[in-house]
Amino acid sequence: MNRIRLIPPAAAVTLLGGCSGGVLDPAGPVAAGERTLLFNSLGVMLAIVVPTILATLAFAWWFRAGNVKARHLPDWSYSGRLELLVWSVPALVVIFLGGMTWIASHDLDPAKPLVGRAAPLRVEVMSLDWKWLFIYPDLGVASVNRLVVPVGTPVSFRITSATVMNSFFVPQLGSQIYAMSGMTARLNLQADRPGVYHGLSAHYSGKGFPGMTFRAHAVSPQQFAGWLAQARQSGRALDRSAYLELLKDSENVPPYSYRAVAPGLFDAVVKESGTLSMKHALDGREQ
Ligand SMILES: [Cu+2]
Repeated sequence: MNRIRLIPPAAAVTLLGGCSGGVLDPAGPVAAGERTLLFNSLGVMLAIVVPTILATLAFAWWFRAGNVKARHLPDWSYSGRLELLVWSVPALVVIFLGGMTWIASHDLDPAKPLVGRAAPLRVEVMSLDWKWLFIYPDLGVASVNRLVVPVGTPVSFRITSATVMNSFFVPQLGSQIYAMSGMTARLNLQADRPGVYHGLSAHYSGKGFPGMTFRAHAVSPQQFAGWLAQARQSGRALDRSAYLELLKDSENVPPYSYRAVAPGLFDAVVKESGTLSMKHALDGREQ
């Protein structure tokens, strides 16, 4: 647990505040973009909803039985101008909303690499029963139920599941994306301010699901280097046998790290549709 001490106590206060935040308290460009789209869409929709409600009340009041000044038109049936108004305004709103969403969807495409000051950090994410495994392929370490990333650095995730379908989601960083067996999903996120963000599976995956949460620590590059150095010295290596150990069901797993990772583990798991064949791995018939 000493790795936790990387985060200074002063920062911890802000960090804990961050825990309560969700999608409305973005900590990175993707989440911020998503909140902007959410608010803009809300604004555009309110621009038609509010006047409609007000007009309804005004009409009901003006055409009340007691108002002799209101013109009574029992035979009225058609008005071209009115038709134009009631069809064109909603049509324009739908076109506008659609356009806004179209542009934002392409801007915030999960697979689109983020342009940052630093080169992207690659992280391989694997959902297991019932924990999250984060592999840092370029750094040679891995971590369970704790994601540590440097602030201001784009993070390029490859996501899969070694078991049933899950959904990788750190609300304050942005887009949730499915983790599926035999498939690789891509996601690019970045944290702009240091903090500890709540991460979860946004998709029910069995009895250990409630405990399948993790903390995403966004730390300074120095703290990241410190964490990395510590991770490289502690824990065991994530080789085949350690992986088979990890593959077993477990619930509410406290975070820990692996000092080394077998190269290509993520791809092997994807290729073997989620789970490395127990039998093959155990009797050594695997290549
Ligand atoms: Cu679903």
